[in-house]
Amino acid sequence: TLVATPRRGTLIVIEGVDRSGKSTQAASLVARLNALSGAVTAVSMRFPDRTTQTGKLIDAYLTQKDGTDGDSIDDRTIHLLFAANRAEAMVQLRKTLMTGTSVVVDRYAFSGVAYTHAKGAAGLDIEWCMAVDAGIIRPDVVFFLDIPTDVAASRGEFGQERYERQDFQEKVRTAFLDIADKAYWKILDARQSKDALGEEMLHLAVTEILKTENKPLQPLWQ
Ligand code: NYM
Ligand code: MG
Repeated sequence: TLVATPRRGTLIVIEGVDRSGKSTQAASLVARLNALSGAVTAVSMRFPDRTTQTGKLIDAYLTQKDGTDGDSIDDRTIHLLFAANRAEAMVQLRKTLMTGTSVVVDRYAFSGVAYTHAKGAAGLDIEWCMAVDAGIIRPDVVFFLDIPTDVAASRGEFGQERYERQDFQEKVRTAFLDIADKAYWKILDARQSKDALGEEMLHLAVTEILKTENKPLQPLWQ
């Protein structure tokens, strides 16, 4: 007898500058997807995952808020650590997707490229930044929560961590838009209300989940 192979889950990535609403929307999207009648299950994931060995090094680096860039961990090394923090999660991510569960990810390799490249230092060109993440699982869709950086900077808690300066965030936003791949990026207006944005994302996510059937997983940037 034939046993139906469950179709795989959909990999949904949420990207944006700091305080664009990613974490709130990621949690809301997972809840909304699981609340749908029908067979959708979704779980969340986030990068950096600060709980692992690489994540602890990354957390220490990020929470140095005095951090005049360049101290403690060198720029290429921290970039490689962020990439390692994703690479070590791929076995679990693939397994989850292949059992039919969709995964909503708060930041991915696009943050890796945008934040490192925004430093503007020699040796941090886009190609080098992308190369170290090439081959990880390509998202089916990326939701870019676009927001003017002055609006983001005025939101609560901004400024607590390294990188949270408006001039730097402006460079990050530009780098994101430079690497945005029209084939699978959706650029969304993150100034709208939480609920309106959540509804828009749910609608787009469901459309994407329905399209995922029988599509094999693809490697990113290869
Ligand atoms: N960040 C995040 C990077 O610089 N490179 C990466 O690869 C990733 C995934 O970490 N300011 C930066 C962006 C954020 C910071 O993320 C921590 P979050 O989602 O704000 O906790
Ligand atoms: Mg942040």
